[in-house]
Amino acid sequence: MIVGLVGKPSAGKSTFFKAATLAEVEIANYPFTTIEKNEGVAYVKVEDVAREFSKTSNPKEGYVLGSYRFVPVKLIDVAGLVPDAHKGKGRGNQFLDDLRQADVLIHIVDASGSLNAQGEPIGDGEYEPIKDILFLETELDMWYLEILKKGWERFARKIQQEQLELAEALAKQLSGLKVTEEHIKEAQRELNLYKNILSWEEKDLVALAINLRKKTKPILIAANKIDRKSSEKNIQKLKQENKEYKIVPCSAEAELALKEAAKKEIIEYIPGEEEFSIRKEPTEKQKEALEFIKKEVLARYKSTGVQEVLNTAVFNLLEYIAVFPGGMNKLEDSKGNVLPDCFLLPKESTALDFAYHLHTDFGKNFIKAFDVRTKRVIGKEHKLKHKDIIEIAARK
Ligand SMILES: Nc1nc2c(ncn2[C@@H]2O[C@H](COP(=O)(O)OP(=O)(O)OP(=O)(O)O)[C@@H](O)[C@H]2O)c(=O)[nH]1
Ligand SMILES: [Mg+2]
Repeated sequence: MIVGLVGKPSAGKSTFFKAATLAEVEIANYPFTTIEKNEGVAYVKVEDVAREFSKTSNPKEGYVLGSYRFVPVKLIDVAGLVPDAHKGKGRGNQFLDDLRQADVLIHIVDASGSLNAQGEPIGDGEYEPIKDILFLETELDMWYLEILKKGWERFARKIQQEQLELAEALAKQLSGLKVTEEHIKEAQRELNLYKNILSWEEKDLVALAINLRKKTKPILIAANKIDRKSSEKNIQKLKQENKEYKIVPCSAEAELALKEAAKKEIIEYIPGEEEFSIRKEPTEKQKEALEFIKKEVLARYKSTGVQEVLNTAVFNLLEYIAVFPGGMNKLEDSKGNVLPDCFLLPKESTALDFAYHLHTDFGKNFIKAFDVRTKRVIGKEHKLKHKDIIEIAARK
């Protein structure tokens, strides 16, 4: 699972990245602080299902905190995107190629409205965040369009001459963007795009680019900087004006402060929670910062929102599910680790998909599977649910 961060300069992408991964990255209040991409590991949060069996899991990857299990996902932070990036403004849109393999994008928006479209500081609330949502979507679509148009005429002639199947050939061409044959067939149905490929016009390519971008790079809006007063009104407005997107308020800066305080053992904090507790006496300055976060962020929004942004992107927008391999007789592996693995799978994944995910041999030699909770036998085609614990029985 790969999650990409996008947004205009200074919206807080690198701050969000650092809060989620605790990697050392550059953060500053001038545009284009980030030039080279940052890659790191962030986590989505699920209940620790081992607790149902009065145990605590021992993840091979990720970690357990309290009654939660944090499951790794890859996070990528890139340079800021500005209007007309596809025409070369700002740092252009070439760097978006770093996000080709992303499954979902989080658009970090400055909800406080204190940056212009180029990411330069202006007065609080002077900019309408809705404008960012619109321009950013256009830039992503243009990115797809440019990739699609590159060598199009030659491609179209080849399809025609060699009588190739369009969906198959195009999917091969766009597989770097995670476009599949099924996506293209669906797009053709939705756009009624079945005419001879040599007669496709610009508008057909535009429609196809937009359609495929939406399918393969869905966007979640992270309305960042909720610690600033002007954000509240803007977020209400955003939600009213925009029914198409899921919008999750957050404060990357508050989350970063809490994570760092927890790392220094000043506080005890479980990401995504409404509260933290003091472990050792903070300095006056730390105390002030913590109180500010408590009052202005946690009390108002019930969390800093960063964890919720990640969880919403993976579990609500993409509708992925977390599935645990486990035995009917015991949850431990041969080394005694409780539920060491957890896999994130696309929605509608079946028991057979899961078997293949574990090992090709399990898939090939699949006999049946068991739902470890209910102790029931399940078949190949059985669709798995979020948090299922499954044992696969396969021929040796
Ligand atoms: N108040 C507030 N400030 C924030 C928040 N998140 C980021 N900032 C500030 O916004 C400024 C820009 O943050 P960055 O994380 O560097 O922004 P970016 O989107 O990575 O910017 P570029 O790399 O230039 O594209 C810094 O001064 C951050 O401290 C937040 O949640 N609240
Ligand atoms: Mg940055």
